[in-house]
Amino acid sequence: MVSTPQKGPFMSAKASSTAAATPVERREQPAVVPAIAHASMANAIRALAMDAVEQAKSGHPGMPMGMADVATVLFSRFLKFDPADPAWPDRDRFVLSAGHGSMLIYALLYLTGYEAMTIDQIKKFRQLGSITAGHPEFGHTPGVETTTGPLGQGLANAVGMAIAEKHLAAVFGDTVVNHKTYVIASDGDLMEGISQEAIALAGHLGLNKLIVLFDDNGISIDGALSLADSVDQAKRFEAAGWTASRIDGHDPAAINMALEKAQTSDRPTLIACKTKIGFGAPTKQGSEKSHGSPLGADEIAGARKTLGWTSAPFEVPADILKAWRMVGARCKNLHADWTKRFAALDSSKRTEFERRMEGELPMQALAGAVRAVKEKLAAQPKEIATRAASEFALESLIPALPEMIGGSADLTGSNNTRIKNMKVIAADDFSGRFIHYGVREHGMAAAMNGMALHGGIIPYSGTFLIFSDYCRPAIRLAALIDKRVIHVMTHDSIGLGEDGPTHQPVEHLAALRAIPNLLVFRPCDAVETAECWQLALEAKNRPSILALTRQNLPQLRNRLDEDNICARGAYEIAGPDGRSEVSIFATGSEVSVGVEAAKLLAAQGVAARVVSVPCFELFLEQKEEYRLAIIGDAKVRVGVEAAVRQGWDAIIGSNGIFIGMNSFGASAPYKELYKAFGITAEAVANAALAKLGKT
Ligand SMILES: Cc1ncc(C[n+]2csc(CCOP(=O)(O)OP(=O)(O)O)c2C)c(N)n1
Repeated sequence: MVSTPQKGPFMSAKASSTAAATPVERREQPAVVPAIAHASMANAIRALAMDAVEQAKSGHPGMPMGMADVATVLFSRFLKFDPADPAWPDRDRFVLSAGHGSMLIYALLYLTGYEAMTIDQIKKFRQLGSITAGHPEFGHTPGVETTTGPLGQGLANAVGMAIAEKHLAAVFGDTVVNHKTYVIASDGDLMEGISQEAIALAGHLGLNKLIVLFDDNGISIDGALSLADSVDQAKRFEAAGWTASRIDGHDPAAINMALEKAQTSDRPTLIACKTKIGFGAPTKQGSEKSHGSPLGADEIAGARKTLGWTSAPFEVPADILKAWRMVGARCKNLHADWTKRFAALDSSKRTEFERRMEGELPMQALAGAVRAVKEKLAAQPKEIATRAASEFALESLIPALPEMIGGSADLTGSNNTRIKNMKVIAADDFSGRFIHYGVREHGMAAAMNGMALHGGIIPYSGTFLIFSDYCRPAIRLAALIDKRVIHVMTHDSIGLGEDGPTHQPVEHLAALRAIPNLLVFRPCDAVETAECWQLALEAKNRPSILALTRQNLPQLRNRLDEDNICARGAYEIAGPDGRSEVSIFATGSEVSVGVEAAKLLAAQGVAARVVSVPCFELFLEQKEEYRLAIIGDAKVRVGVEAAVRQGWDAIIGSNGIFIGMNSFGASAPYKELYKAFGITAEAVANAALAKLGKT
């Protein structure tokens, strides 16, 4: 269908004539012009936002009131969505990056008829057990695409969603994958550094189906934006390869025109919408006073008067609600057409698409790939770095799992995340499987979350473990929203050597282990690396870190184990037949240190066992019986890890010995560093002997 903007109740004569002069093709979206005036529909959002925040005595009314016009035009004319099926794979994605304005999306979900979003939920805004949390959370509220509270994240998530759309369209065809990603972003989103990484990547990749509506209200918490910022955002986005325009964000015709133009852009689009925060509030409009606190009874009464809204709190007049529900039903036909097109797909393609969108793994292929790696390693053990072991595993995994999309933040050769012949994703061809993210760790991690949220993709990436600090906010969110993203983080200790203490992680393993729902793997050899990859891939609802070495490690597991021995998080990798006086627990590169220490102890007549702990989290989740058996009853427990002690007491107890780091590292060849910092087999053995009183 070809349509031009229609003259409807919300269009001014001036705007409609401009629209008619520049007709824009719009094939997908039926032009539904509600019989109710635009202003009334937008005011319904404003009223719900004011009332809910007032009732909760907490929240942010200003942004929803300011962006109500923009949101009304977007939802009623452009956004492809179906409240009856919030998971429709080909829906447009809508990301409220300025998540503090959560009442905007909650109001929209209620008004357009998402079943779960009742008026009672709106009344329970920000209360325990409601689906109307302070910030919109993925997995908490049907219809919410992502968690966006920390400013800038949503925008960067949206970049990942737009990449996912392009890749899946290249793989499955645009008859079934053809949607846009819309974002509402605020001054705060655009001031955050992550926004630069995100917009640069989007511009570079030419993500033309990404459309950002910038709430250009010139206000943040401290007051006027001019206190802290004077960036020309339109120019900034243009410099990054976007198309940008400035409009009056309270003029529905202008909003309509700008969105219309964005539909056929060959670049990502920024629409800077000049708005008044708290629109309609008599004394607080245009002021930071409406940003983040209830307006108060008098101000709300004044706003109702200004807006001409006479309904009681939480009441939306039937005709206005009906018009909004029509908006909610607008894409039913599009959805039905899509269902038909999908049903007409070749059945194997359809099954594969469903499998990938549901995040189900090809279990047989995965098991086969891991087994192939383990068979090769049993036949011909490898003394290699675990980063190289990871590449070795990827050589089998990537052909077996087409949903894996790799990448690196400009450390591809060091992270070993790109196997031979792996095609790169580029602006003119999205069928590849590898992304050069550039030196943008934070943007990378957030884009990966967006890909995982979109569905159909398991993103994995690479950087140095030290730079997990640069990804941490996004890793935390992946954990919070139960998303499977896999970070390969190499150069995981002083073992990286000469690059020195700026690059040597010391506290990072502990800091990452502190994030709930995150799996931190630190495999000790090539076999464990393959097993940890398998576990990370199988963890459907959790992100994972694979902490890998730069330096070579001996292969400690030389026989072929059918089972994934790492699955229980810790296991005895070496030990005498009988009782042990000493238990040595270690991870990654320090497991072989522990094994050597056990040999030294044996030579002194002291029986010692060695436990490899590739994943604390999985171990601590095991049944008590298993945990106690693995921890054992040896008199002396020693933990060995080239990192800080924090977290280790759960395994070695507060009276256990810890051999690790309690300072930053240094710059030198790694073997010298291990000696200098006392992380050696001799040090482990001597400490154990001393504790046994045998020195
Ligand atoms: C990373 C991050 N830092 C700080 C905050 C706290 N915060 C919430 S909104 C906001 C700024 C508000 O300004 P703006 O983004 O322009 O939103 P508006 O006032 O227009 O609603 C801040 C600092 C946050 N949510 N995320």
